[in-house]
Amino acid sequence: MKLDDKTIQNLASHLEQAEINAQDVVKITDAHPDMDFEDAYAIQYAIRKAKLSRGQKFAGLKMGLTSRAKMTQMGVETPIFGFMMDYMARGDGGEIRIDELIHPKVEPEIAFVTKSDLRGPGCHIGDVLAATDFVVPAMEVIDSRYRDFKFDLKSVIADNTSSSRFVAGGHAGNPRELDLRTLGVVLEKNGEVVATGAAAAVLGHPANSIAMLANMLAERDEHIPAGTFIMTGAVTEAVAVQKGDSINARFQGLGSISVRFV
Ligand code: OOG
Ligand code: MG
Repeated sequence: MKLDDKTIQNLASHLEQAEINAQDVVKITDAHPDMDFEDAYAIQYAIRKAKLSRGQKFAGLKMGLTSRAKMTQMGVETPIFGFMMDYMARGDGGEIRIDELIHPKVEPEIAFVTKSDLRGPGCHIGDVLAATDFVVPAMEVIDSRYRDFKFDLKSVIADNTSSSRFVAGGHAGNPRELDLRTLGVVLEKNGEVVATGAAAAVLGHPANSIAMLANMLAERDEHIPAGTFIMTGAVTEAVAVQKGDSINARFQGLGSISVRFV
């Protein structure tokens, strides 16, 4: 750790205010160039604690930057994790208010729901498949609090990996029966195809993303509890949306999710 506790708290509140007020800020490493990854996650955990202390409920975990498309798009190289809270959830077919956000982008993801605890180190794809209750299509709305989505890895970790809204929908599938690598995903904006991919884009197999999360959490003496909803990371690059846009994400064999930005 390079930052003291007071600085961690101040940066957490700075980033959370940016989220709440939908006002962008410059990346925090500009003012704190020597902060490290431990500091970055400490800021993210301080944001989580602040939300919980206000009575908001934890809603799940996410992995980010797990696909080449996303790493290239954002200019970073390592997967990261973050969290979701209840107020971020929206229903399939529902509306998302654009004036609550800064510059939202949508990304189609495969989500897992666990039925038993998953612990690293050494967690692998077999452990994940055995511990998974079901997989379900998800759409994440990311909204970096950083100006023009310009950040480095430490800044985006502190900013809870750009989490802002998410939708689960379609129907649940059994990951032991699906071929999750070849599962095709089509993202449409206003009826036009804007991105396509196969779920193998996510670390070769989206279950690897869950295994990596369990192993990353183990370094903090944490684990993935049974019953956790986890988004594994975007299958395609993220697509910017504006007021009035209709988004539809189709997942091979698992139905689709649609939302409208109003
Ligand atoms: C960081 C979050 C990335 C994903 O699915 O790859 C992410 C960002 O791109 O703003 O959620
Ligand atoms: Mg994502």
